[in-house]
Amino acid sequence: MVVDYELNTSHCNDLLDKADILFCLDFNSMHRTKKMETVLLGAKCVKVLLDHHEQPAEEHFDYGVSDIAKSSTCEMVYDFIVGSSYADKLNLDIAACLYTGMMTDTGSFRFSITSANTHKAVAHLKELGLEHSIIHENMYDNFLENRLRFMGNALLHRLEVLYEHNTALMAIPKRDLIKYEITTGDTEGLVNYLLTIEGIKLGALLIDRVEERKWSFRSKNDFDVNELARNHFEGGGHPRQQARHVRCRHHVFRRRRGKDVPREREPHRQADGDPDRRQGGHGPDRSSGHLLLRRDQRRLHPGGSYAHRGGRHRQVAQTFRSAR
Ligand SMILES: [Mn+2]
Repeated sequence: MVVDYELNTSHCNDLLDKADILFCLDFNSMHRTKKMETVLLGAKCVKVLLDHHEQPAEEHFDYGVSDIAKSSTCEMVYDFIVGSSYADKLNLDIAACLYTGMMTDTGSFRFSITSANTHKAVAHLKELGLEHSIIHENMYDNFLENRLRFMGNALLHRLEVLYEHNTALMAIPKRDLIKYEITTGDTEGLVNYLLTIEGIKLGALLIDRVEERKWSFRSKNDFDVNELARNHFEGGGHPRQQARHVRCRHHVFRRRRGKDVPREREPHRQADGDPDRRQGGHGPDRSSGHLLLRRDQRRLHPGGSYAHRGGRHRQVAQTFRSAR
């Protein structure tokens, strides 16, 4: 069961109050939870961390495993269950959730961090009856038409390639999110397109959301986006996967707005610089909690056309508008 803290705050506080054990997954410091930070820090229950990001705030947790060599937190949850005396409790539902997290965090098992242990875990889940192709279909062949059109527009009009710096930039203005009725999950994967350009080693995506401007970085080879993010932004990401999501407080960038949000322009076609053909790992960072929420949203709008789409999208668009 997924309960959204922002939508059901008092219910969530109630659940936290009654909890004996709290597992904190795929984040390692309470401030990452924003509005939940205070209540989590104050919670009386036993707090257990399972996470694979750098620099855990160990003082926030009673027990934990923090391992940056792990490809996904779901793999760590799998290890935890199997390592406990409850391996027999693994069922198909759990297997599907764990597989989803492992598959998405490893870029469908292509990143170098994917290990033999990852594949052994998947083999075990297959033995339990996991139907992996259905999960891939639900993940990647299940979007609304608008998302594809939004991406097309972004690639045509919001992309800027700086070949001399082996860098591709994309800045999505708020008006695009409104026009195409884009919700948070719809922009997943967009940053990966930037690294598919020959010679590009750093991809940076800036999205102008209501509550913040979110930067996502991806890099190939030896460029350390963690260092970039740590030195210049306030972020958290996956070290070995070279993926970094950075959240910036709005005021930090307001003064640079004119530069951050480029006007519509034709894409650059001229290629110069130093093309580097080496390929490396990059890819989406999706937490399984996020996925569950998205599936839930999808159920609210079962494949309808624009005219039939539910109120939530309009509500989202409304929020964007009133925040301007
Ligand atoms: Mn992760």
